[in-house]
Amino acid sequence: MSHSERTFIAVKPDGVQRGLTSKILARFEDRGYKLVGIKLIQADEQLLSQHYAEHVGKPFFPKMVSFMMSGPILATVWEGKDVVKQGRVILGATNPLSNAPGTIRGDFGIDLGRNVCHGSDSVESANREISLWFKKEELVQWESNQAKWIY
Ligand code: FUP
Repeated sequence: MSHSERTFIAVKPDGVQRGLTSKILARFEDRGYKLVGIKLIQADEQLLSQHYAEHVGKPFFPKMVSFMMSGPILATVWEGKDVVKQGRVILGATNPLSNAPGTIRGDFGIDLGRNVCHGSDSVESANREISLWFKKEELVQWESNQAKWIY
């Protein structure tokens, strides 16, 4: 398993407005994953239609897009072994009500449309989403001093 696998994790506008960003970043840092990209971004409809291409035309799409444009999003990229799958575990299931406490959505969410965060669901979608949200030069390659204690 590659230590350089990457995933895209975003704190949605509800998470930013509720002041949950540092708690969410901490869960990934505490687990041992390395932050390689981070920015606060006001998304537009074009970016969101590309990001959620699989949902374009579904009944919930317009409401979801207007929610995602309702405030800033904290976009992040994390690196480490199995980070895509483990990132989804850290977030919890899409519907907050399906989660026991201990996951981000199980701890901080109640409503499907206000589920606090996004995480890529496969290595392929991670690569697609990272290149959609970040320019190549916005991603930083760096050596973590902790790596030898994590791996
Ligand atoms: P996820 O992969 O966890 O982001 O979940 P999906 O791609 O299935 O859904 C994307 C987002 O659409 C979810 F975060 C919440 C929203 N959604 C709704 O608001 N209503 C629905 O019926 C399904 C999804």
